[in-house]
Parts: sequence; structure tokens; C-alpha cells
Amino acid sequence: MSYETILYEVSDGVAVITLNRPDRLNAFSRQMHLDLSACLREAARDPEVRALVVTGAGRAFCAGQDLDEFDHGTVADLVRERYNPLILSLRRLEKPVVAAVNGVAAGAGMSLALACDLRIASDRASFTTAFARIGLVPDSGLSYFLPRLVGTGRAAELCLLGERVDARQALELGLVNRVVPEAEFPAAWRDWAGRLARGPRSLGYMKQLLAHAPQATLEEQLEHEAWLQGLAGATEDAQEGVRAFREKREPRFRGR
Ligand code: T3D
Repeated sequence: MSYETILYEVSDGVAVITLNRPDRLNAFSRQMHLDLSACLREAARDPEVRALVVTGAGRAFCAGQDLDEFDHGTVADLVRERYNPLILSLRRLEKPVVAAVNGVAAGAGMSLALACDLRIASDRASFTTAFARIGLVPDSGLSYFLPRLVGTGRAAELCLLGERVDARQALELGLVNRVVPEAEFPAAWRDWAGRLARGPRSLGYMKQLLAHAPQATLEEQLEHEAWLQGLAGATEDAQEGVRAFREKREPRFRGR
């Protein structure tokens, strides 16, 4: 299927979602919300898709809400109706999602990157929470993910002062997993995505496990691990993994 504001391409098990409003720094318009949620549904349903990448066209990753479409009167409703379901659908997707942060990520664009499972950044990327500058509070999960990634003190600094951090600072803070030079960036994120797409079905369960941990007690988390280990252990991929180990060869996972 094709989309008005998003490029969507599937190859070798990887769905690449490119936010495609480069003249607005890929800011979220109403149409881009509709397109993104539709293509996430498509990727979730498609058994060929085993990993996803979210990136941006042009020089930005995503500049958050399109401020030309901003309406002070309906802001809470828009957050509930558009951003919250988007963040939840990314987190509930049982397939790993990589944010390939090619440029600036601001406001809900930064939230989008933080809601992904892994973040790889070009050395031209930067991050700004941006909300303070326009008199809003963080939304789309930013206040949830940011302290978990960087700690509460640094999260407060990034939110209250709203300064823009470059890719190197983002790596030091733990906002991103890896930074690569611009010239090597597409090959680097494609390599990560390819490795995830060739991974076992259990990657989806791992994602659930890690999401469950921050609000669980040790006892609850141990039980959650046991439950998901039961599901993982029953997959074809777990059989293949153990068989391949015994046969001293690389496993060939099928995502089942
Ligand atoms: O109701 C609701 O929807 C609530 C939900 C809120 C969620 C949010 O995301 S709120 C936060 C919204 N985002 C921002 O406040 C960020 C605004 N943008 C910026 O601060 C800067 O543009 C950047 C830091 C992202 C990048 O700066 P820079 O200097 O690299 O680029 P620029 O020159 O500011 O922007 C280039 C163009 O993109 C420019 O247009 P022009 O002059 O070339 O015609 C600029 O207006 C446009 N642009 C950038 N961000 C947005 C945007 N246009 C609309 N909406 C934007 N968010």
C-alpha cells in the first residue's frame, strides 16, 4: 500500500518507514498520523515483516507536531486521539523497531524515537524536547521514556531547559545506542535491522519483558520471565536454535 506522507518499503524482512514531509522537517500533520498508524498496522499484520525501521526524509528525523496545524483548544484531545495510540502501538508491536535518527528529533519527534526499541543516530542528528519553548509539557511518552533512559536529573534538565543536544552528547547521555558518521549511517541501520529481521520469534517477547520490568517487583518480573520463556520455548525458532547449537552451525530462524 502507498501513503501520502510516508514512504513504506519492505525487503528482506525489514519494513522501512520514512516520514516524508521534508519541507516541514517531517512534522506530524493529521495526515501523517493517519498514514503512520495505518502502516504500523500493515507491518504488524505482515508475516514477511520481522523488524521495522523509522527514519526521516531530508535533514530531519521529525520536528514533532506540525505547529501550523496546532490548535490550543484541542491539544489534550489530540494527544489522546493521535499520539497516545501511536506510542502504544509501537510499544505493543511484537517486532523490534529501530529509530534511525538521521537529523533533528524535536518534541513528539523525540518521543517517537524514544518509544522505539533501539536508536541509531547519524553524527548529524540532534535532540530537543522543545515543549518548554512553546509553553507545553512533554507528551507522547517522553516523560515516561526519558527518565528511564537518562535518569531523572538529566531528564529534568532536558525538559526544563529544553536545550538541543548533538549526537555525541546523546550517546553520552544514553539517549541513543550508537552514533555513526553520516556516510556510513544507512549501511549501519540496515545492518542492525537485517540482523533483527533474521532473529528469532523471541525478540518480540523480549520486548514485552523489558517493557514490563520498570514497574514490576523482582518476584513479578521473575514470574513474567518464566511465562514468556514458556512461550519462547514453544516456538519453532527455539527448536531450531538448540538444534543448530548441537549441530555446530548457525541457526536459521523463521520468526515462528
Ligand atoms: O495538539 C497537539 O498536537 C499537541 C502535541 C504536541 C506534540 C509536540 O510535538 S509539541 C512540539 C512541536 N515541535 C516543536 O516545537 C519544534 C519546532 N521546531 C523547532 O524548534 C526547530 O525547527 C528545530 C529545532 C526542530 C529545527 O531547527 P532548525 O533551525 O534546524 O530548522 P528551522 O529553520 O527552525 O525549520 C525549518 C523549517 O521547518 C521552517 O520552515 P521555513 O521557514 O523553511 O518555511 C520551520 O518553520 C519548519 N518547521 C520546523 N518545525 C516545525 C516546522 N513547521 C511546522 N511545525 C513544526 N514543528
